[in-house]
Amino acid sequence: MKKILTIAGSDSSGGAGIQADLRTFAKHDLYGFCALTVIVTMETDTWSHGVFPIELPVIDAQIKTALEGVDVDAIKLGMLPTPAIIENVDGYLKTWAKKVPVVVDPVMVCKGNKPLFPEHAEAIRTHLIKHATVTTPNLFEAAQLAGMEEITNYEEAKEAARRILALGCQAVAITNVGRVMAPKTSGDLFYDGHEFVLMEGAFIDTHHTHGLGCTFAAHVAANLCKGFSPRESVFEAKEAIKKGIKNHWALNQFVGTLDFPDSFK
Ligand code: PXL
Repeated sequence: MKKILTIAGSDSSGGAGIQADLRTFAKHDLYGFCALTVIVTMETDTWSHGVFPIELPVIDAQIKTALEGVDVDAIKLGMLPTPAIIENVDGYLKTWAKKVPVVVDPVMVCKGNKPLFPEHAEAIRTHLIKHATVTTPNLFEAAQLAGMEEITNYEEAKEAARRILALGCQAVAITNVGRVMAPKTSGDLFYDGHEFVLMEGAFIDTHHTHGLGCTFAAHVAANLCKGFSPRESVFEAKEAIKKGIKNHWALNQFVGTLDFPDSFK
């Protein structure tokens, strides 16, 4: 059985973070490991997020358990809440990214909230993107990585993809590019230095999308782990997300999430 490590946070509301990652890995019949970096909680009256980083030695011990204690076939990064944690992970990826595929989901925001860690964009840019087989920024994260104020149209999204590739990753998939296109689509932009591919889907007007970014990146990582190319991996991820979002559902009055039934595979 192939093994995959996620280095990411716990989402107490269940839709994102390691919860999404491990659930997705299981659907791909992969054995999932997790190094927990941070615990995210929600205020019950406003749903604003509390962010509680795990101490660095504890994170380091978890990563060692998986990488040195067992061995893995792929690595996925989610929320890494401090530059010190990012630099620690960089140290491991210097050797591991040469051996196995790595997906960097450059998490800087939780949906519906202000940027969680804008001051860490630079650390992600310099320490992590260069290791990525595929990186999966949303529009906000892509602009941060590309050093652009904002992405407001398709041409700017392509420019951001070019700049992100120049940071040293093999491929980039910018999610939700369709939001700045007319008419709105669910388009994601894939670029591997050869051609730009806009992967479109029907636009489903819902805010029940909690965990979408993490789940998309987890599918990409699972596919790479199974030996698919970056382009194939991103395409399958998009198809899986389309199915999940079609059956979105509300957790409460603040947040709703994707469907995770077997058909989601
Ligand atoms: O969707 C971004 C995200 C990533 N990781 C964790 C989260 C969230 C958003 O809530 O809680 C742990």
